[in-house]
Amino acid sequence: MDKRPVDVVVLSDLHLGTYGSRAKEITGYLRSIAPQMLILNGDIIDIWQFSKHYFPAAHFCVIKEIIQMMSNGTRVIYITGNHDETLRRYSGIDLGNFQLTDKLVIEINNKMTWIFHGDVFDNTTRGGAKVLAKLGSTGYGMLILLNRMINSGLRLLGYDRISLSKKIMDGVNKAVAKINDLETIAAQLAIEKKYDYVICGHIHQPCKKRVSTERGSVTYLNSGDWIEHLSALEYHDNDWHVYNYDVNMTAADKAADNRQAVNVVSEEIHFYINSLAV
Ligand SMILES: [Mn+2]
Repeated sequence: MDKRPVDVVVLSDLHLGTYGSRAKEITGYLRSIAPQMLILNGDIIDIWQFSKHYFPAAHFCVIKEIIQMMSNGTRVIYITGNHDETLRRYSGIDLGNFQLTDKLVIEINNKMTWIFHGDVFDNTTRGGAKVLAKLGSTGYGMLILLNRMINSGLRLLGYDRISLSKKIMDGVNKAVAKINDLETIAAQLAIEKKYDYVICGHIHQPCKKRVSTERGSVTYLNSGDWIEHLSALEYHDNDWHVYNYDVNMTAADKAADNRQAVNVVSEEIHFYINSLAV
């Protein structure tokens, strides 16, 4: 498969290490692109609800793919989020192609983009982020699991799938007058700081919109998440774009992954040892 050249890719909220994380789809996406820079904008590995007994091979595959990209020359910048805030004490790490930081400003074609996860405003935000925080990561994981069970039941009965978490989030967002204060606060601050773009994650709502106040305007973007939306932000052709992963690619990817499993049989090892001896 030819890899799509992209200048910069921003991914966030993969929540690796949790049941809801769509690791196979993430790997499928990573394999389809060849970015110069990959920005991981927080909540990548979910250390909050990390279980010592749950980190499937598919989740390791995502990490392997990222390391592969690094060795192929892609610069990887990991911005910490609240679910991986334990990494914040290591912020500033700068190892070859890999950097760890809490926030980032990049300049592309004389345009400044300000990137951070977004949890920094949690005590001042309402709506989605707050609900997620209240529900707790474990609660959210359970909700996703419950949702999957309901959906497999619905599929058997021939109905369309539903999204419980989306419903809950939408309901809450309708209830509060302001939809996602994070968007407003981030945009206002970015206007003050005279940035052209501001990018957040955290609230699991992929977005690109122009925000204007009397003091100026900015483009607010959100990379969404890889639990519900399977979305990313891509910079190409001199602008940022929201990318929505096509699940049909997963089918193709699955087909490619249907290779015969290699069974290491002891006789073969014995054979190799013998042939070495010769
Ligand atoms: Mn977060």
